[in-house]
Amino acid sequence: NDHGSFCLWFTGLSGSGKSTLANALAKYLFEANVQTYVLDGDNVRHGLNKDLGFTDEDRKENIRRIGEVSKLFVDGGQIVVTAFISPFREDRQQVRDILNENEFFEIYVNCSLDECEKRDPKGLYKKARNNEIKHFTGIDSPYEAPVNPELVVNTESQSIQESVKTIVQFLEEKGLI
Ligand code: GGZ
Repeated sequence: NDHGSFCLWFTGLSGSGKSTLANALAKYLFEANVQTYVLDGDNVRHGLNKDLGFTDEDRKENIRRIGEVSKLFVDGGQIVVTAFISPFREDRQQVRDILNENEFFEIYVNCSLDECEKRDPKGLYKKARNNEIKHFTGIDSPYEAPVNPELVVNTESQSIQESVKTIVQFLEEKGLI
């Protein structure tokens, strides 16, 4: 366990594979004796942030709190992997600013809206198209793709395992693990 602490910040559309990828990466690293902690909607939006919805303001507050929690983890010596849409550049920059330069790595989980909508694992895109859900990212709420992310993985053309490999290689090259 001879490595530093940092935050891998995944950003991408709903259905792009952020949570799946974060959990697959955590499993891979665990088997290599590298401890990580995954923050995603399942453990944050149902607890700490259950008072928040999906308006611009609520998403902003969602990301602010997750950024602060990530900082606590990093200060506690952990590797934290976050999997939130985090659609606004400004909000991701705010998280970058509260962590040190070598502690925040933005990873763009790139998958086209078309493909995400085809996958539609929870039927949410369909509901958004039918106006049953408002403010859905990519439909009637914006997604601002990263301009200068530390890494891009393409989950449309690559399997989850290939994306895990890409990230592990990046971490090794940076001397992070
Ligand atoms: C986007 C929504 C919405 C709306 C519910 N817009 O694919 P999922 O289901 O499992 O992941 C999505 C999750 C997004 O929460 P985040 O905390 O990552 O969003 S943000 O960073 O923008 O605050 C989706 C579900 O919640 N979901 N309603 N309107 N995604």
